[in-house]
Amino acid sequence: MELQTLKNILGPEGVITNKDIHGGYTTDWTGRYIGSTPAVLFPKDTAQVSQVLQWCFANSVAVIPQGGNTGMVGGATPLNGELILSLKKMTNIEETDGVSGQLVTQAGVTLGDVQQAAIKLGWKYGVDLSARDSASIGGTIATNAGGSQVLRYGNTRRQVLGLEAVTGTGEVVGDLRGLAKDNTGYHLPGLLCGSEGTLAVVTRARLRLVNAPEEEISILLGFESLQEALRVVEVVKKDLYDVQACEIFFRNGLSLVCDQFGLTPPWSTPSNVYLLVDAAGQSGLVDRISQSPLAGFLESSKYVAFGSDAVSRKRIWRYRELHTEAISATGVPHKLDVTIPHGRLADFYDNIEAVVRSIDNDAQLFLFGHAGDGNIHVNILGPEPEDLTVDKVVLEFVASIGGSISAEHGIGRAKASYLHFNRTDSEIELFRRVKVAFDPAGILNPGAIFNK
Ligand code: 2HG
Ligand code: ZN
Repeated sequence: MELQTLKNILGPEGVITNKDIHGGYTTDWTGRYIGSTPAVLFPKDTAQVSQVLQWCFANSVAVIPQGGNTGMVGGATPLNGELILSLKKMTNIEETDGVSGQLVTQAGVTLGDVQQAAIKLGWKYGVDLSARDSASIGGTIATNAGGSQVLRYGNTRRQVLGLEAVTGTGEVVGDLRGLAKDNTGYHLPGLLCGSEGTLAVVTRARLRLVNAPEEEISILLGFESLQEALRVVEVVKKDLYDVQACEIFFRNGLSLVCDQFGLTPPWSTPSNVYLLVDAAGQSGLVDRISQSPLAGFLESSKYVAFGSDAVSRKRIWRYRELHTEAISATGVPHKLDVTIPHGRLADFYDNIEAVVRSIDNDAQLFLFGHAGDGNIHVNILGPEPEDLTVDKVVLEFVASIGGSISAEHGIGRAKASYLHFNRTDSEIELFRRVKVAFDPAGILNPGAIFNK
């Protein structure tokens, strides 16, 4: 491929080729999707992104937009030798406003850096997930990332007040004014959040911040049965106003985490089910928790651990956050990120094992996730990575009980064949027409969301 024009646009340091390209760009985080590319491009600003995409449009050259490459559905993997457009060098936080609680950032800034900038301003950014130090803010916008605090602050779409993006013809669209009220036609941020780089490349965003908590407490609870745990989830959601996360994991996942990372389990007798409840708010948090209906459970249970400072909270959170790494250190997992409708979680848990066993009797099944949102991460080890039979039956089952086949990770390439489990033919056709409007030559992330 003739790359000279791109080198002229980006400068020699803005294009890397062949021997400098490593798997961090061409393989997805799970290790399941391995691609290749002639070059990784590093624009420094929106104008360069626009020039690159004008060239790609004129020459019908496909590009895969990429942030931190921490996605889990092959959404940023060049499976057909596409160019990679990395936003990694667009790392300026351009404006911070401590009065209105907003900031404007380039897309390549990590989520962790946005969180820190918000804290410095006396505010907080309401999205958190374990890949915070590598995931880029642009990637979290492109995938409408969820994470652990959705039940309190909503997903990424709710934090984006304005954005700027470059379409598949190189046109720059959007605005960064961040007006609280603006009903002037279609809502571009809403549409582009979650579009997975198939409509436009997000270059900058204005984000809303939320009030910084004065106190934060993490509480780990252990249960014998799922039913008991789900009762606590209901109480927490309804009556604990300070709740910011309500996470679930199980005995086999915790045991793998402790083995892989040499952690001491929270208590000597393992529980079957664990809930991690995180609360944050103004001072007096302990009093408010002890007056909430959760207090009864905390007093009666032998299996409770509290963390009220950064170190002890982190210790508790590691049990949950290290699940992904512990599983990946054991094998290449089949990852199915699903939402179960309200009231059907018990039903789901009762049947999921049999669904998986119907395909592979020896498979290892790990379940964990965001219980407060009904979002469960189904991780399966055993079936060959390229054999998708187990993926299909699990997603079919989820769709059959009214759930979503992608709660927060997106469709990417991993779930493109199953989009119709949740979307009608006419919806998919409409999606395709929207794509053509933004990307008439089909050069932006081809193969993601839609089967070609
Ligand atoms: C999490 O909640 C992430 O930890 C990753 O969404 C989930 O590894 C997974 O399946
Ligand atoms: Zn998650």
